[in-house]
Amino acid sequence: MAQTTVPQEDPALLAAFEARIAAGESIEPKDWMPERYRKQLTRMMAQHAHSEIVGMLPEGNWITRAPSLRRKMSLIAKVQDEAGHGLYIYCGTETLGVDRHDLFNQLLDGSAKYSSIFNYPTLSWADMGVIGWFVDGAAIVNQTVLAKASYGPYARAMVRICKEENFHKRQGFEICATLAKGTPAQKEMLQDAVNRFWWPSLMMFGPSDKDSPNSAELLKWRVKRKTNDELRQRFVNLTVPQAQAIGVTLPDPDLKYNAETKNWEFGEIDWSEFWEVVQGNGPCNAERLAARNKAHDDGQWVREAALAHAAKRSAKSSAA
Ligand code: BYC
Repeated sequence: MAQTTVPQEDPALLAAFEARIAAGESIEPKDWMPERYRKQLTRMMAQHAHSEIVGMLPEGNWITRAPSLRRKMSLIAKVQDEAGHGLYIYCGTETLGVDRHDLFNQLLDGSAKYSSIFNYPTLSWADMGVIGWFVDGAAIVNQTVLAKASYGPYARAMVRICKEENFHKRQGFEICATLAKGTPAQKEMLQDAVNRFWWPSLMMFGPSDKDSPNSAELLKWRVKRKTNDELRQRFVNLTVPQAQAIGVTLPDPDLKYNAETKNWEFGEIDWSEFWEVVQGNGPCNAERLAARNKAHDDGQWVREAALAHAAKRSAKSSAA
């Protein structure tokens, strides 16, 4: 895609760009933008797209073992939606002038980041409920705000994606609510899934504000509209009453309501665990990467067939 060749360091251009952002205007692909803005968006959107694609793996693992046809159908639909979100956001990155194949390669060779949450194993059916409830719930909190991001293609992608994430969250919460009313073994399975996914879900929002190197720039340019800690707190405030409603215990002895701030205060996150997972040393990082590479290799013949078919069609139409 054509990119502007105007030098980015031109202070007048930068001032005009920042004035547009301050006025709440949307920045579109052909508009001038500072190279740092383009880089930051490419980084964040690519990580987001990768997260959607890798995010299919922990749940895909349970499709064949869903406990009923209804559950199987909704899980297949959810996983398929995630593939769609990934492709949609990769398209968004291409409006910034990158080639999605370069991004795929970075995911496959392990040099790209994707959300830490997908490096945890899914050990029981209850994990499918808890992922929908917590992980999609966290994604909605994060992405509802990103739907007001200054970059038009990303913001618009978020509007559509959030609508689908809402279905995902509801189906997850419904699984949890059903298990919570079930046999003692089902309740125990649910509580175990909640115990394992609660803290990693809080980590999805990224490092605390004081340790977040990208936040200042992203907030200045209104890509992010809220900080990591603000969104994390919002997620906790929304989720605690939901846990109370279905009678599960969140695994945090320090969780308490502060009537003055109207926030549910929570305990210290284990940041060493977070950074270990982000750096590739989580429980399933190697497994996820291997599964993604295998899927890519197994799909080689499909890509070749599609290209051969396209070449044949274009030869036919130019001969006509
Ligand atoms: N996991 O300066 P910071 C989904 C990295 S998918 C891994 O605060 P930023 C869903 C960060 O990239 C969920 N890495 O970064 C899919 C940065 O590294 P680099 C994904 C993380 O960008 C299927 C470094 O740590 N959602 O919703 O200001 C099923 C410093 O962090 C994580 C998105 O991607 C993490 N959790 O803020 C269900 C949404 N956190 O690049 C659901 C879009 C941080 O400097 N992204 N890092 O080497 C965002 O909103 C922001 O990028 C983040 C991080 C809040 C994630």
